[in-house]
Amino acid sequence: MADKTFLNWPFFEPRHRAISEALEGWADSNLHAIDHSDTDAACRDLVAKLGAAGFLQHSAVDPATGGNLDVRTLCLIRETLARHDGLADFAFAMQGLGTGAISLFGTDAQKREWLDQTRVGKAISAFALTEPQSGSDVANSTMTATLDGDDFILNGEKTWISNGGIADVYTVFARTGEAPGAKGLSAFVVPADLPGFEVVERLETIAPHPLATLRFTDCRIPASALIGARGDGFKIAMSVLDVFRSTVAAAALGFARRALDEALDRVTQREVQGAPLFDLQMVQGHIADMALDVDAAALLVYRAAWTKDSGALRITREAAMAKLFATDQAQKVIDKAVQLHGGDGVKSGETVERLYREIRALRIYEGASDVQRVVIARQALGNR
Ligand code: COS
Repeated sequence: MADKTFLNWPFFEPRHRAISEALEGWADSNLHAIDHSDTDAACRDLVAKLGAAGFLQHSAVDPATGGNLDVRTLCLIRETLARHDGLADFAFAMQGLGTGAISLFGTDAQKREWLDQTRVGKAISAFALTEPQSGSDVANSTMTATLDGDDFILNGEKTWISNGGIADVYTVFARTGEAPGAKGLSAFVVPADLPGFEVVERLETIAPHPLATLRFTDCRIPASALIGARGDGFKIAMSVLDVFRSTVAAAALGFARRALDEALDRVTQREVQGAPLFDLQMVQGHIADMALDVDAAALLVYRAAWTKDSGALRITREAAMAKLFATDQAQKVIDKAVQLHGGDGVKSGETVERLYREIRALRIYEGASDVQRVVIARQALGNR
């Protein structure tokens, strides 16, 4: 059973402990029954179940009452789901990322049209930012949205889009041309049944989840699909990523906690020369390093979430530090857990083998580790 003492840290309120406990019970009773053989079907099933159980309410703001996203809740939910099942974490996370721009910058009408559905699992959402020629370099995105009367016409490609192929609604970033670079992009809410929209390729990865390349050919959308102001697309994308990078860090923390737990089981149950592996001081050293990395990552994750929930306009530095440290250290923690499992650690179907595959992408998506270093360095310079 993973350590829960962190719930008593001062970042959390009683409502956070209540959600964490409720989700833990729900995950114990529901996640073992998810059939992972068909990833699309599993994701749809997970979104429906998380919606029915009420947990997706936390993935977006409530159109009826407004308010803010509670980033500590997002983080606790992702951490808990990731500890149980990476695909369940993915299904929850994408409902939030896919609608994050609407939650933070959408009109009341956009919120009512989409969030009422995504918050109960009746619609699936996706965040379409990356392009074939611009992953890290968002300012050089080339997809266009050209004004034509009261409509915009979308043309271009997006790739590595999570939930691509199963989403009902996409947040799409495209060049509207107010200025070159970062100041010439805008954000749009785009339904998947739009004429001219197609999924051109499904992408397979080492930890399967729905991923696709999308093409937009003369897709006509009304001007009411614009999220926020024209030309603000880059800032909108970065503001959404500030929140959701913190939650990627939380997912990595969940994977690392599970790996530490699995390693503790292994070294206390497995004997070498008549005594548990844990009796070897070298093994204790590995366990100590893993526990230290988990707590240090947790502090950075909860610091970022708490800072945003406390009213900070931007958590660029905090989110980048949390994501960089939590994902990189989780990779190390999981690698140690694999090592402590010996041959079983690389056997297909073992929990640590699955974690080893699942953690890798978190160091790349939503801003690769080196992008986070760039962000942290600029923030350090700017704060002098
Ligand atoms: N929140 C709000 N505004 C932000 C912001 C943030 N987190 N980050 C930058 N901005 C603003 C800046 O303040 C600047 O506006 P002003 O000129 O008015 O001050 C504008 O946006 C441009 O910022 P900057 O000059 O830093 O842009 P760059 O092109 O240099 O940004 C990085 C470079 C690498 C930081 C950025 O492109 C990035 O984060 N890339 C990774 C993208 C990513 O995560 N991709 C994965 C897609 S989702 S899987």
